[in-house]
Amino acid sequence: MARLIRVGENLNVMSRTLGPAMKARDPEPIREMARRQAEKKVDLMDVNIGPARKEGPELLPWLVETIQGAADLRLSLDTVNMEAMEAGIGACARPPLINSVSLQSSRFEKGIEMAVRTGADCIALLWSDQGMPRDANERAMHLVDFMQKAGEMGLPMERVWVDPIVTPVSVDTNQLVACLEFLAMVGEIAPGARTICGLSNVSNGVPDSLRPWLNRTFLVMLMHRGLASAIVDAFDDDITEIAAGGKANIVKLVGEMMEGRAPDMASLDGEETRYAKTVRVLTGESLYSDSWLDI
Ligand code: THG
Repeated sequence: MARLIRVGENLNVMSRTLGPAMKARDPEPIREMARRQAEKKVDLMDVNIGPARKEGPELLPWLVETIQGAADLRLSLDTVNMEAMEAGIGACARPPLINSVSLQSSRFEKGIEMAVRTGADCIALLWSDQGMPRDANERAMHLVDFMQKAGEMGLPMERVWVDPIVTPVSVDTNQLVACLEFLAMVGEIAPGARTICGLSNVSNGVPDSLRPWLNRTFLVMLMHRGLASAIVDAFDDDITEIAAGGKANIVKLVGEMMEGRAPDMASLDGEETRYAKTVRVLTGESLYSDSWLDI
């Protein structure tokens, strides 16, 4: 299977140690996290400061410079604060990803204009003034709309990374199925565009010890439908292995299940059994509960 580009998720303001370090402008914990992710061979790093309403325009360039002092990687600047985005891009040694630009009318033009002017790529989050898309077709309509408008403003499809929006398994598995179905349509709607998603969203709210099983299994499913890159936990070595094209037996098993062939559960080893059970939860075939691996 094709290799997946990994964007490390771990530099984020939600982190119990890094959030306070960002606030206090304490560079060492941030440098250390940048170095540790680079050691794990992520391809890019996401820099997530959340809304950062007041101090964003000063915080993000400081973070970018701090990170660049520790690791030489392309960055994905993750904020809805467009003033912070502008200042952050200005500090970047190489063109970053703008994470993200949605179809919400208040933000779309500012984001695309910034990408065109600065040479940054942009992540197209398929979210509109009407909120979350309901199914694969609504995502497809949003994408046509996005590419049409972005193209008119001078941003080619090759500079856009399409995000189908991954939602938590506990909310609605129909959304996960829609996300997979939509991914397979991107190549036709937007040839040359890349795809990306926030993988760990799928396990939000799930006990920490169980989250990796949902993340890993959904990643194999997304890659089966052609996903090109994902924002992932840099420290989950199984995710790294899957991204590099490993775990052939798991990839084959999950792929067959997605094509509608039920596995002979008795013939599976322990790891394969956990993946197979998790596929069933993610497709909605089994009901989600915190004990899905034990049943
Ligand atoms: N699409 C795009 N960007 C995104 C997302 C997306 N950025 C944010 C998010 N979703 C992807 N990044 C994360 C980062 C951390 C977690 C989930 C998604 C996470 N962290 C743990 C937690 O909150 O419990 C641990 C926090 C810590 O201590 O580091 O779950 O969908 N374009």
